Amino acid sequence: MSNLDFISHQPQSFCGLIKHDWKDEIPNYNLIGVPLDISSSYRPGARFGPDSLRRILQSENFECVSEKGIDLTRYFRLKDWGNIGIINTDIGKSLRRVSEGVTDLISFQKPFLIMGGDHSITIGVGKAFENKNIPVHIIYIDGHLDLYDEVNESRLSHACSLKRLSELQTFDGATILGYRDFLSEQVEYAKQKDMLLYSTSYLQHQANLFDFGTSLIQKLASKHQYFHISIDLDVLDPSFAPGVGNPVACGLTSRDLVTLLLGIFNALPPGKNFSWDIVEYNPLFDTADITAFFVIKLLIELLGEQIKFV
Ligand SMILES: [Mn+2]
Repeated sequence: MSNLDFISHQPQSFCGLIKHDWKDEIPNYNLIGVPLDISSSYRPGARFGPDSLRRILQSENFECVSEKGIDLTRYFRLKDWGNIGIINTDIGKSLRRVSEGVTDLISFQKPFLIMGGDHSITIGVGKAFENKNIPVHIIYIDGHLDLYDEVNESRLSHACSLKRLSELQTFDGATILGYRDFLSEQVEYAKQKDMLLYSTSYLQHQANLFDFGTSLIQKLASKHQYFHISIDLDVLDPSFAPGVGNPVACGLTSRDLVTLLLGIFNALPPGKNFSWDIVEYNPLFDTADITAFFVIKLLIELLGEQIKFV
């Protein structure tokens, strides 16, 4: 042993899930970053989200074991594809690149996670499903409804995401969870489109959010071929997630959201196709990395519930 051995441990890669000794093994889980925040309406900075999360994931602060005792390193061969090359002057071209990248990820037929970026990136994700002609049901978890037709003369604003998704050929309905900042005509539009709506306060009054998530998916699973779960961190109360672009007070607690999502993933049957995104993480406003530590906890717990898919 030399003195240099005490300087640092081998840096972990994505909490130990990315291994460098796979040899010929094929990844069973894919990850991509989208550093896009051109259309953020209030506090830009989500473009720094993916790399900021990667940096914190390389710390030695976390064991890669879920609370149920699942050691993720035994199950996952995660491939991080890096970031999609964004053109920061052109939202349309940037979203085309997102949809092209995600179209490739869908082809692998393995689960994948997209790290935003602001919520406009989900428009590109939806376009990828349209490219592949795959009907997709969107589970939209957000403090907002994102059903504006246009914001600041842009139809590709992050506040228009669900509206654009609802116009795709392959839109197979949406379930909205956790909204509390909205216009009444947006609720009307959602109802016209047969979207299922569960407000923040409705969720907060559930006795058991795990059971709620489970029974929700049990009702939906047989009706839909593919699920995309889009998680906007502003569904959380700002005290649990200060690092977001458009905070809304009186949101879910971090434990509420983890429990709800555990119920959702618990009920998704093995073999069911799904993908997910985590958006609006903005490190520029993230006091003491509170939001980043939540995202990492969310990843560890939810991947622990996803070993049946890999
Ligand atoms: Mn939002």
